[in-house]
Amino acid sequence: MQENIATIFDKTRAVASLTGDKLADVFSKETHRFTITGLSRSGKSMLFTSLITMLKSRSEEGYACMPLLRYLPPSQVLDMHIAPIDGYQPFPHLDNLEALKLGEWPSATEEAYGFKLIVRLKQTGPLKKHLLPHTDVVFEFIDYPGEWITDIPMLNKPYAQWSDSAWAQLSSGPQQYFATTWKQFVNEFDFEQAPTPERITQLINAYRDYLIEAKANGISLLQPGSFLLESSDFDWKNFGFTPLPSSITSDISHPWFKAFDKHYGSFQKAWLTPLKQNIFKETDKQIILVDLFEGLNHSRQHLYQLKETLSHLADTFVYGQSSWFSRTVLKKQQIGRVAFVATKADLIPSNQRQNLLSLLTQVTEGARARFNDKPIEFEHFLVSALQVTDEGGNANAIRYKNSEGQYVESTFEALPRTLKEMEEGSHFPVPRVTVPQDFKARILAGKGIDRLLQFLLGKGE
Ligand SMILES: Nc1nc2c(ncn2[C@@H]2O[C@H](COP(=O)(O)OP(=O)(O)OP(=O)(O)O)[C@@H](O)[C@H]2O)c(=O)[nH]1
Ligand SMILES: [Mg+2]
Repeated sequence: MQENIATIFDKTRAVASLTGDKLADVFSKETHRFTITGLSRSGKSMLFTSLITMLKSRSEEGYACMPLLRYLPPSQVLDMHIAPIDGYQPFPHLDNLEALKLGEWPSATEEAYGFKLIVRLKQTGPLKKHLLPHTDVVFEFIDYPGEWITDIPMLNKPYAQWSDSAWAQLSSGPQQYFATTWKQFVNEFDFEQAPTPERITQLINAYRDYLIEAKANGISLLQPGSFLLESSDFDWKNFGFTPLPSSITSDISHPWFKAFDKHYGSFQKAWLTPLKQNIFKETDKQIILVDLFEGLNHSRQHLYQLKETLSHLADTFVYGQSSWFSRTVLKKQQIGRVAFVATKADLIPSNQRQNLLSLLTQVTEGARARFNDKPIEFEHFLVSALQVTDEGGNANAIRYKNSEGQYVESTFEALPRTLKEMEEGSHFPVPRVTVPQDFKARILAGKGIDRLLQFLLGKGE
């Protein structure tokens, strides 16, 4: 009680010197910033699209979706609107809905988008009501191409170290089968000749061909991911680099080492540093999206690799940095929250959900180990941003429209509960689903997003 009085007193003093908007800031704004960590195709943009659609419909149409989101009861919501975040392109929510209307998925993201959801709540507490009629709850989200995130760990490595690890990495695991042409190209390449722009371009193109092919075959550990994007703000055509054999990276006087070391330096400075500051900034709420189906579709090794990638990505997590902690956590007495989310959960029958959850828990092990000793709360979730499939004729089946537009039924074998349980050489084909006409109703009926949001807002059970 004492604390409350002290806080009120502080605020009253602060208000005495403020007016207008600033007054509203002191009393009535609660900002939640979310960081979404997700590889390319993991379902970020679709999740945002559904989230906006659900929250809008909840407030504008009074639709009772998201029953578990007790934090924002529709009876208390006065208004909800979306606003851009300064310095970011607005999220193309309407374009995405247009695509869905045409039976297509939103297109892959190629630049950063930011948006705020501002929810205006009626004030219920007697004291607050007297001072101000409403509270704004602001949610900030940033969407970006998944290819960007894989590069953040490169910030902490000098060129030679990155090159050696990338070289070792592409020579192992399932990716080695796609790296043969690249390695052969390097073997035949004459590094005695000077690194002219033309010769650098040849090397970059050959390496990029490897990245593109490996990506198309479900490989997640690909660096630099940003070289995969044709239109990139980093000019990889002129300032690109590739990994080089250790015979070259071990000789710091080698002209090719010097050239790539320099390009790598400008990649870190001009591209990665601002990227980390603008897109992957500090936050106390993180959603880590994981698509397990790509791995299940390919092989057990792909899932192991996904696990490794997520654990590398933990470098982008900024839990417990002193400034952030003293500012946000200690002051507000809050703890950070991390939600690990397996997306596209509608691609399996509901009797397999438990197995999918167990697989997700194993795949996040390495990432979680990073905050073992920190005051972080985490939970695992299964989410469908758009529940495309329906229950089938029996518990092991689902129905959906396939790419030819026919309504078909698929029966599933049990999913492995652990990576070890997945047999060598086996794979689980993923149904090729299309977007149905009634997509909006399906978004609104979506499962899991309410529980996810409730947890992140810190009001979970
Ligand atoms: N069945 C099903 N498929 C989904 C769902 N969400 C996404 N997908 C599929 O996954 C693909 C990728 O989803 P996006 O949301 O575009 O993924 P992203 O993380 O934004 O990808 P990038 O923009 O490339 O980084 C979509 O094109 C769909 O095919 C879902 O809830 N259910
Ligand atoms: Mg996207």
